Amino acid sequence: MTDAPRTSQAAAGNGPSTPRASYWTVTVRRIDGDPLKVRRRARWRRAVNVLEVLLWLFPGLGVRAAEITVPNGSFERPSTSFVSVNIDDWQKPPKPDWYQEGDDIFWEQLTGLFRNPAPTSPSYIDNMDGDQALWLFAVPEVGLFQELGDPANPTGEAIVFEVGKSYQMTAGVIGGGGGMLEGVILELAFFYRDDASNQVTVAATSITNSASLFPSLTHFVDSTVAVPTVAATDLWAYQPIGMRFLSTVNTNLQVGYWDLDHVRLMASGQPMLVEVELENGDVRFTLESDPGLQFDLLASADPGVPIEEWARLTTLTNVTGRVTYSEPATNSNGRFYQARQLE
Ligand SMILES: [Ca+2]
Repeated sequence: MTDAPRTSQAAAGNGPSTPRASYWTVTVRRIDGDPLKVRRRARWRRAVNVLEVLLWLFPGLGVRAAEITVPNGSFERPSTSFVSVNIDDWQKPPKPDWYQEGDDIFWEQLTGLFRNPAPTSPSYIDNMDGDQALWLFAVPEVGLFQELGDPANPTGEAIVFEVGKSYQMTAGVIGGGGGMLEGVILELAFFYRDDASNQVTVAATSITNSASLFPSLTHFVDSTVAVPTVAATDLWAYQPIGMRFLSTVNTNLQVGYWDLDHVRLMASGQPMLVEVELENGDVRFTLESDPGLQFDLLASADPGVPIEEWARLTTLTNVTGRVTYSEPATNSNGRFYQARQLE
């Protein structure tokens, strides 16, 4: 998270600078007038984005994180008694033309699953999640990737980079295996696909092998890659989430292998007011946040007055992640709204 307050603007419009507060707030300004005038103004104002929707984010306060299931994120499938080059739910990049197979070493063998040996074995990994993990050779372009869909419905909609959310992928990593040299690099990345179906990196973390980072060949060390809060203008907004491990080693250092396990994906949501509308004499907007949160909805004719002077309209319980509020536009003139998250 960032270390300073910042203002984020929802898709519905642009906003001015605003007073700060020590909690999450979302505010929408409503225009004044009778219903007919509102409708007329609504068309015009939509055109110039005058309806303002603002979000203040204060790091460390009010942020909620939710885990997104990564299919076969612990490399437990298929179950194997020793090793398997088949890996459910993940894909391997195709063999590059430059790679010459031979000596009984094939491209598909450069990644695979292995079962943790017995605890009495010197190779036993003491913090493996489950019974299996992944090996990935330190050869250029060797990798593994997955694009997320609904695990309960593989033919359903993809899981996408949602606007207003940030994402963190964490994996257990062991470097140094098989005589790996110092300075060998593995990349953890998020990606989306462009119109030509190319993988485009959204965020990446490079892990550089060293004895200080990986003092043990039998103990995973967590590494994380993060996507900052997704904006509506980001090219990856609402694109399917892609996750990738990729060997980016130089050819002169290509020796050894990495072990990986326990891939975890977290999404941190920020409350947002979206879909602001003036229609049929009503002002209507939707609050998006992580499910289960409650907000006091406040209103004031003057957005600059202290929070204690704002009128409390209702409590919104966001059961599903989206809750819509509406009221007649004639309730008052020039009203501002603010949603304040309840702890
Ligand atoms: Ca595992």
